[in-house]
Amino acid sequence: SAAGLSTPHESAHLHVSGEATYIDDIPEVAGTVHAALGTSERAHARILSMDLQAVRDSAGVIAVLTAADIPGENDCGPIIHDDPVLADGLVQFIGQPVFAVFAETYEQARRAARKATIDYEELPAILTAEEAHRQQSYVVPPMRLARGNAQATITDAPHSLRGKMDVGGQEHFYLEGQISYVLPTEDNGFRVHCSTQHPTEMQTLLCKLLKLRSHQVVVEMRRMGGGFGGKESQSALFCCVAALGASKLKRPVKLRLDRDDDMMISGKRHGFHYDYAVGYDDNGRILAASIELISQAGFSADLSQPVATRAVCHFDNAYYLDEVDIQAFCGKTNTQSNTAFRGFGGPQGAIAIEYIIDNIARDLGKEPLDVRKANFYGTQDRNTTPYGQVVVDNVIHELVDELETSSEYASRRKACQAFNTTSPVLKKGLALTPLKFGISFNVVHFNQAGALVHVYTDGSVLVNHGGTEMGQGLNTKVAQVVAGELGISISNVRSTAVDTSKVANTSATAASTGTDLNGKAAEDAARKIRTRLADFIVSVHGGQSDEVVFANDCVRINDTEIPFTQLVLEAYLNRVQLWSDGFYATPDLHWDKDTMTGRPFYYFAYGASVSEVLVDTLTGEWKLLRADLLHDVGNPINPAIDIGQIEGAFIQGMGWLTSEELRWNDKGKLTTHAPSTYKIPASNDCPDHFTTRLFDNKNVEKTVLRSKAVGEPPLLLPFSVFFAIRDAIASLADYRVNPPLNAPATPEAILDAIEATQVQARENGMSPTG
Ligand code: MTE
Ligand code: LUZ
Ligand code: MOS
Repeated sequence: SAAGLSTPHESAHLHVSGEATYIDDIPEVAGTVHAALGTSERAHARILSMDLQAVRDSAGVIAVLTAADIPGENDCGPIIHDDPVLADGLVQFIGQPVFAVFAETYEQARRAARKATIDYEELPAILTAEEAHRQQSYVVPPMRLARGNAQATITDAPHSLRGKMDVGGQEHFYLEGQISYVLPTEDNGFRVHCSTQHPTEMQTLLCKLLKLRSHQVVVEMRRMGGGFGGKESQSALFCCVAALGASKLKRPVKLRLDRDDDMMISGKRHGFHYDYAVGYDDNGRILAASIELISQAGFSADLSQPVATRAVCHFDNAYYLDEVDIQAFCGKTNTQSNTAFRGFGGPQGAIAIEYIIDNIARDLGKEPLDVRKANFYGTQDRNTTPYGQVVVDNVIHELVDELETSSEYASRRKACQAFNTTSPVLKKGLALTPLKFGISFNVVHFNQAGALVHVYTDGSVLVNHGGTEMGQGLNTKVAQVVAGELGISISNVRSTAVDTSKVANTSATAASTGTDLNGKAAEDAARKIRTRLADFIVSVHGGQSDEVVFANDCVRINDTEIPFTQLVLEAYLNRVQLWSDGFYATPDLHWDKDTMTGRPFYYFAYGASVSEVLVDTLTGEWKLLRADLLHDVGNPINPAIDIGQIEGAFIQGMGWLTSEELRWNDKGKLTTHAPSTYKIPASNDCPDHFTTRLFDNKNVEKTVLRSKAVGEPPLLLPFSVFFAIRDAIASLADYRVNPPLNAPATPEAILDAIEATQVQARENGMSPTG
């Protein structure tokens, strides 16, 4: 059947030829106005006065709007209402939009936006998560998940360690920046084109802003040039500003950010600071762990609360932690409001336990992989997560065993150590890291989806669902599911843009649930049509409805076989409904946010990777020599697309942990706001030896075709790159010192860690190499 095949992405031919239509490619309607944003130049200040006359007088300007021009609510926050569209009297970060300019051309709007004179009264600014924590300045109340008496157990344990670590944030760097194009339609209606992962949220917020009702607004979204979480909530501000202009001017308005403005205004992955303590036995098995996870939330809540919740629920990663005390704090800082980013706090939670386990291994002089294995989730008394969910689908033992063998881990470990004894400057490092990632939104009611499937009388099929295409292949997979259900080939099925007037009340395409949710909803719709067709063919040719076979573009009952196209036309002539809606809600989920317990995830995805690096200990430069990935996608709907997701996530996560560094100056200005100063991985950062395999495993839960979500989990695979670098550094002190390496492991951070490792080695009476 069509499902299970590696069919090309439905838009691949358009992507490569440049024909795929993104928002800025939609032909502009005559009279289109271009918007630009005027932004704050202070991290925290009261606005004493604003002189916008020069902006108004600038060539081509049609209007300048501020918070005072907003008829409804001046808010675009997804959960908590602390996120002004345009700052009203108070600015909270450098780059915060304060006013909007509307002009005849894009250039005129941008030029005018720079001409404002704003008088500020500066207020004290908080620029780091740690400082926010010190001042107990949070965007949402702290959270805590505790089991047992971790503090006492750590104190009494045979061994214990305490420490700190920092992991930086990450810019989304979607290729298509934030953009919205809003057109007024008759009778106070609006048609909205917005590059967003969440069309319904755009519709809802725009209605609040303009005091409209949802049925007045249609949001359409064909595809994004990447979202990665950055367009889950944060497309809203730009959509709201364009809509405000369109409503005031009664003209179509487009707001397209340039790269620097996008990076200055929009939030990023949350950077985290960790403070931990762990107690363990002689085998390195953890008896208890306690940790404070302190995130840099930025100036507003945005999605920081569910991000922190996911971090808390991924501190365990693939390990059974008997006693824990996990606290999370969302530090309110005068910086961009950080948001969803592939993994949604999961990577930030899991990397902390990996760091701790790495430390335990070196403290005991053990092979890190052995310590990892000693702590894996097991059976019966070692399979309940700290939040109370029983892990019933654990495959981490088999998966890691398979990868250990296929990557020749043991012999390469020896080879690296041998190389390091003879190479004084260049050092090799090797690491294997596992992952377990929970699938479902950790907010239960988001786990629902709808679809609309049309079968036309010529046998062609049009699929509409609430999930947005951002390059991940969602539309391809959903079309495959529908084609499979109807027994037709994929060329008969076409996906349309998400449209809030076709499927209502959609969830964000996020939490990797796109295919799980929308695939099931579309399957439900297609199944209803199939049932009607089966009943129809039986009514004409006899037999039992449940014995009708849909395969190879034909429908068969007993000895009668009719081409799908012909049957469809006959059914139409007999007044059979050939289109249907479909719906799906993930079963069995529950969550108590006060105790932080329940079953937040329908199932878990697993994976592991082995990375080998070569580090130059004089310059801090390094190279990834080889990476072997093994990942669990259940029964794949499209293996090629899944492998693309795994490789893409691996390289994207490697960038986060190594080269992508966000720096704010002492005034709170982001100084890394362009590709010239912010370094994402390039194609030549892919290792020469790069293998990705899918782990043979069916989902134990009844997901669509027993597949598993793939979008975010592999973002954790490049942990092995980070720990391989750390392993290379540790070789300078005979693998007995824990290099204090923070992420991103830039050459500067690597040199700092090398120096600290050598100092520590000397203090321990060793004579370090390098
Ligand atoms: N892949 C591409 N090419 N572009 C993207 O923007 N976003 C990721 C992931 N893979 C993304 C991507 C994120 S953050 C999520 S949550 C999932 O895709 C969302 O899509 P899915 O649920 O359909 O997997
Ligand atoms: N929870 C989650 C969420 O696990 N992933 C998400 O992307 C998300 N988005 C909004 C709210 N909760
Ligand atoms: Mo993905 S961070 O859930 O959009």
